[in-house]
Amino acid sequence: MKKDKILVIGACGQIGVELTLALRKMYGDANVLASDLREEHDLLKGTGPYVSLDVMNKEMLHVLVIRHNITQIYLLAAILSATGEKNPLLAWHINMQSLLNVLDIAKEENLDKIYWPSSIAVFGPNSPAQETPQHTIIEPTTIYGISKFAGERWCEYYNHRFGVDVRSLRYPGLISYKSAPGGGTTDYAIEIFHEAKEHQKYTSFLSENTYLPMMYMPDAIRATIELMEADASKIAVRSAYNLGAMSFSPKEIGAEIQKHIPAFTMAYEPDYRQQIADGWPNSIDDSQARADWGWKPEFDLAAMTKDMLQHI
Ligand code: NAD
Ligand code: AKB
Repeated sequence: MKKDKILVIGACGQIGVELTLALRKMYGDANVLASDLREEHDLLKGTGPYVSLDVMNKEMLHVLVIRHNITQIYLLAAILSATGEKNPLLAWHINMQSLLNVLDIAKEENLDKIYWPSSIAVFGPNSPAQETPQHTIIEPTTIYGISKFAGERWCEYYNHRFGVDVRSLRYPGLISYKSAPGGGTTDYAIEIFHEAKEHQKYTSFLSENTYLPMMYMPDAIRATIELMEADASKIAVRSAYNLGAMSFSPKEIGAEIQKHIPAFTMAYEPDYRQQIADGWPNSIDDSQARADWGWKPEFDLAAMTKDMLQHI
């Protein structure tokens, strides 16, 4: 039987650090090769192999995959929504070419499985905002959302046309404390905890009643691993699954934090990210993920807030 050998690309990012550590626990430290453009993250140091890699260099990536007998790739390198709006052509180039490089190598080398995350950013102002369904109008207006939607189509294409076992989730905004977020619109829901602890006040760059779908990182890591461990016959969606856990506004998370830090106050100064958030869903219908491979979130707003404040 072939042994699993996993390559994580973008391992030093918000998701990559935690996912790499979780995969190392499951598959053995030596069998999970972490890679990134950046220097190795402190939390990864000493936990397993690390290489410096630019995913845009297809030849280097191909050589790495062959040399290390890689059987699975988790591709996490990307430019997120807020950063993407500052340089749309760069965001498109990186988000698309990284995925095409990985999908094509997966096809050529007959790799076992590929993971690539999509986002709630695929939806746009014409999608139903409440409990946004799996299949609905998808007309993203940010370059990040456009690249994620195109990426979903490429994933499905490589699966249907070439049999590549690629799997994907439309993550909501992810909240975590171990590794810093990388330039998203939902990052306010992380900043707020740091500011609450340090200064007992926070000025939100989204308006008080902007509801967005969110998820605590332990749920996101578990969802990713459960999707990847599921029998291929259960994965009916080969573009990307809707994935939900909670939905709240800046006002609501502020009120939840106040239960633990009574002196905490909030102000609101919406900036360019407000327009991005206004085009995204308020909440997500993830019934297909629940039905197909048994998805069930564990953390709600109260449990996530308590845990974040304990760990920050
Ligand atoms: P991040 O920005 O924190 O991490 C991305 C990592 O990729 C960084 O460490 C960066 O150095 C690396 N990287 C960038 N360009 C690279 C290149 N050319 N070669 C190699 N590495 C490169 O992002 P994240 O939040 O961890 O997101 C990971 C994935 O999950 C992305 O596809 C993102 O779109 C998706 N996603 C994230 C969220 C979230 O809330 N964090 C939500 C939805 C989807
Ligand atoms: C972002 O805000 O860009 C990400 C996402 C929801 O994809 N957190």
